[in-house]
Amino acid sequence: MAQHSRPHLAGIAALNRKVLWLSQWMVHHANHIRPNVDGVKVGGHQASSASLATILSALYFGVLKPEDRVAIKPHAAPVFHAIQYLFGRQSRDKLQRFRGYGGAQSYPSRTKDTDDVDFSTGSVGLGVAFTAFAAMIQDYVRAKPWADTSRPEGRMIALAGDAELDEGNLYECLLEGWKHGLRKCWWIIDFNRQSLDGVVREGLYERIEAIFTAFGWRVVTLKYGAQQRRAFAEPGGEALRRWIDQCPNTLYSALMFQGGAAWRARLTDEIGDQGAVTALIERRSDAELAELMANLGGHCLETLLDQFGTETTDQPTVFIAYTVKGWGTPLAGHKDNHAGQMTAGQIETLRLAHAVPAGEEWEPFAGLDDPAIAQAALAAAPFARQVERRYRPPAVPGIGPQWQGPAATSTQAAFGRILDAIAKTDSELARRIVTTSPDVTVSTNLGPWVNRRQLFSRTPIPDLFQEQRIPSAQKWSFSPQGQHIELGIAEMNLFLLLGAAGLSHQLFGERLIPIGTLYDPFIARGLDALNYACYQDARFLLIATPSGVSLAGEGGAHQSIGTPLIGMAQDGLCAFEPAFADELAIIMDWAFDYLQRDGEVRSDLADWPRDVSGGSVYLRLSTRTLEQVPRRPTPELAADIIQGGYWLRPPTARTEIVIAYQGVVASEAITAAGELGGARDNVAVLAVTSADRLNAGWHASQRARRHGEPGGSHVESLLAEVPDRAGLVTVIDGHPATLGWLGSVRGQRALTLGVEHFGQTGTVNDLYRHFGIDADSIVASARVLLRGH
Ligand SMILES: Cc1ncc(C[n+]2csc(CCOP(=O)(O)OP(=O)(O)O)c2C)c(N)n1
Ligand SMILES: [Mg+2]
Repeated sequence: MAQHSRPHLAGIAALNRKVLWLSQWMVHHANHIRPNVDGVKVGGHQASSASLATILSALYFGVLKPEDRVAIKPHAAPVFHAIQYLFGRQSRDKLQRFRGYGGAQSYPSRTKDTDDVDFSTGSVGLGVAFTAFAAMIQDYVRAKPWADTSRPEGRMIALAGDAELDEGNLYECLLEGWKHGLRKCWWIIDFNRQSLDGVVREGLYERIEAIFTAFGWRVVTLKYGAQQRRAFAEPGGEALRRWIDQCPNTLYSALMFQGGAAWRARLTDEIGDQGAVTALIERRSDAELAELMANLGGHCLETLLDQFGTETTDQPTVFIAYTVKGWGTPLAGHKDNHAGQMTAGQIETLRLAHAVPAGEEWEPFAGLDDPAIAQAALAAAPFARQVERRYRPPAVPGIGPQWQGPAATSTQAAFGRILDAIAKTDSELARRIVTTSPDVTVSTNLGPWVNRRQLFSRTPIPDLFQEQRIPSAQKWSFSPQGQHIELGIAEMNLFLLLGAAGLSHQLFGERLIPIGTLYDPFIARGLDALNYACYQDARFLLIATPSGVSLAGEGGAHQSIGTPLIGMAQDGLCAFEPAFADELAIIMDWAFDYLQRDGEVRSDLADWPRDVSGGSVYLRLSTRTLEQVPRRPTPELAADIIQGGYWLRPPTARTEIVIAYQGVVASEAITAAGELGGARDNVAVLAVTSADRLNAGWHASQRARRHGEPGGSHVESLLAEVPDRAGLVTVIDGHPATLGWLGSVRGQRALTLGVEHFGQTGTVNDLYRHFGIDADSIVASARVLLRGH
C-alpha cells in the first residue's frame, strides 16, 4: 500500500473536517438562519452529506485528476459545494444562498451551478449509470482517427448511495457495459445501510458483490478503517472483528446513534471475557470507543487514499465503502435521519467541537490547529491544477438539406435515405455523426447508414453472415472505426447514452452529432432519462418512429398519443413532426446546427425559445406513405418550416375555415380542404411542422409584450392573414391539445381533432374514422363552424 507523508495525510484530514463542518453549516444556515419568507421547507441532507464527506475529501484532495469526471450522490451536494469552496471555485455568497434563488443548487447541476459540476444528479440511479455511458463515449471518441488523443484519459466516477442500487436502470446499464467492454469506470457505494425510509435489508452486501462480479466488475470492499484494523491486531481484536461482521445493520446504526457508553455496554455484554477483549474495550474511553466503531473504511482517509490512490486497472470497479449516515454528527445512525436536521443546540455543540469561533462559521480554515498544512494539501491536490475541464470545440459545419426522393414516401423512409445520402459524403458531419438504437436499428430505417458506416466496438468483430456469403440486407461488422452503437432493448440506456454522447464536446473536447432512434410510444419508457439528458443540456437528435395510430396494424400497445405534448413540454428538446420528406431534410439540416449552438442564455430570458442557446431535437416520424408536394422549397419556405409552420394553401379575404394539421394527417387535411372549398376558395390549410416552436415563439412574444417590448411571433404573423370571422379546425394523429391552443392566438373559434384513447388494430382508414381524424370528420367539423356563422 502507498505511504502517505504524515503532513499530507494531516492536511487532507484537516480539509475533511472543514468539509464536514461547512456542509452541515450550509444546510443549517439555509433552514434555520436565513429568513424563511414563504414557510415552505428549504431542506437539505445533513446525514447523507456527513456519510460521504470523507470519501469525497479523499477523492478531491488526494486522488482525482482534472481529466476525471464525477457524478456526486445528489443529496451530498453540500459536501461537493464545500469542497469547491475550499478550492476557491465556489463563492461564499452562493453557499449562503444554498437552495435559494441564484444560490448553490440543491443537487449538483452542470447547467445551474457555477462550480465545475461534471454530471448533474438528482433522480437517483441515473447519474450513476451515466458515468458508464460517458466511459463508453470516451472510448468511442478516442478510437477515431480525428480525435485528439493527447489529452489524458479520465476515469468516470460515480458516488452512489446504497439505496440507489434499487433503481433498475443500473442493472440495464450493467448489462450494456458488459457487452461494450466497459472500462475506466468506478462506482463508489456509500454503504451506510440506510435509505430514505429506514435501514436496508440484511444480506445486501452479498447481493451486490454477486451481481457486480457476474457482470465482470471488480468488487473492492472498504469495510474497516485503519484504526479498526490496528485494534483487530491487538489481543482480543479478532473477537471484536467477528462481532462487527455479525452485527445486524439496524443494531450497528442504533449503537452508532447512542454513542460510546452504549457501545461499551453492548460489547462488554456480548464479547466481554474478563481477559483480552475486555482489556481492549477498557483501554478506551467512551469517546475513543465510539470513534473506533465509527472508523469504518469509508471514514478512514488513510484507507481510502491507499486504495483509490493505487488503482491501476482499467477494469470497471465497484468500491463498497462502509459508512455511517450522519457520521461525526449527533444524527449518526438514527434510522429517521435522512431529512433530519440538527437542532440549534446540536449545531452549536458541533461548532464547539470543531473549534470554529462564533461569527467565523463560513471561514474556510477557521478552527484548524494548523491551517498551513490544510492549505498545502489543497495546493498539492492534483485536481487543483488549473486546466480546462469543460471544452468548447468548434462546431461541425452542415452540408445542406439532402433530399431527392420518390414522389411518394413516408417520413421514416425519407429519414433512412437522408442519412444514407449523408453517409455517402466525405464530410466532417458524416464523420462526427454517431447513431444508436435500442434494438430497433433496422425497423427505424437506420440500416442503410449502418451498412455504410458500420458498428462500433473497441475490438473488431467480423460479420459472419457476410464472410459465409449468406445473403442479408444488413452487412454489419464491428470495429473501432464503426459509427453505430448498437444497444439492447432498454430505452433508459438509449437516453443515457445519447446524454453522454451529447456532452462529448464538453466532456472530452470532441464534437459528436448523436442520432438515436426508437419507436415513438417507447419514449415514455425512458422519459426520466430523456429529461435528465436535457437537464444536463446534452445535445442529440431523437428520431421517434413509427408514431400515432398511423402505424395501424401494430395496434394499441405501440400507438403513441401524448408524445407531441411531451415534445412541447420537455425543456431543452425542440419537437417537429414533418409531413413531407423535403421538410424533414430541411429540419435535419437545421437540427445539425441547432444541436451545436451554445450562445449565452440571456439573464433577461430573451432567448425563451432557445434559438441562441440551442438544444436537442425530437422528430416524430411515420411509416405511412404520402404523396409528396411537387416543389422546390424556397429559402422563405425553409425558414417557415423551421419556425414551425407555413401556408400550404394560403388564406384570402374569402377564407372562412382554416384547417391546421401537424404531421401525417396532411393528406386528410388536403382532401377535406378540396371537398369543402371547391371553387369557393374559402378554405386555407396551415401546415404545422412544429407546434412546439410555434407555441414557444408565441409565449416568447407574450413575455416580450409584458416587458414593454414589441413582441411578434411566427404564428401571430401567419394567422394575421386570416379574416377574423374564420374558424379553425385542427387535426393531428396525437393528442388534440397539441394544436388546440391555436384558437387562442387571435381568439378564433376552433374545433380540435386528435386521438384521446388507446387504439386498436385496423387499417389507417379504419382508425382515422374511429378517432375522427379522417377527411370526413374534418369536413364535418368545418361545417359545424360554418353553420355557426
Ligand atoms: C428517482 C428518485 N426517487 C426518489 C428520490 C428521493 N430520494 C432521495 S434520496 C433517497 C434515498 C437515499 O438513500 P441512499 O441512496 O442510500 O443515500 P443515503 O442518503 O443513505 O446516503 C430517495 C428515495 C430521488 N431523489 N430520486
Ligand atoms: Mg444509504
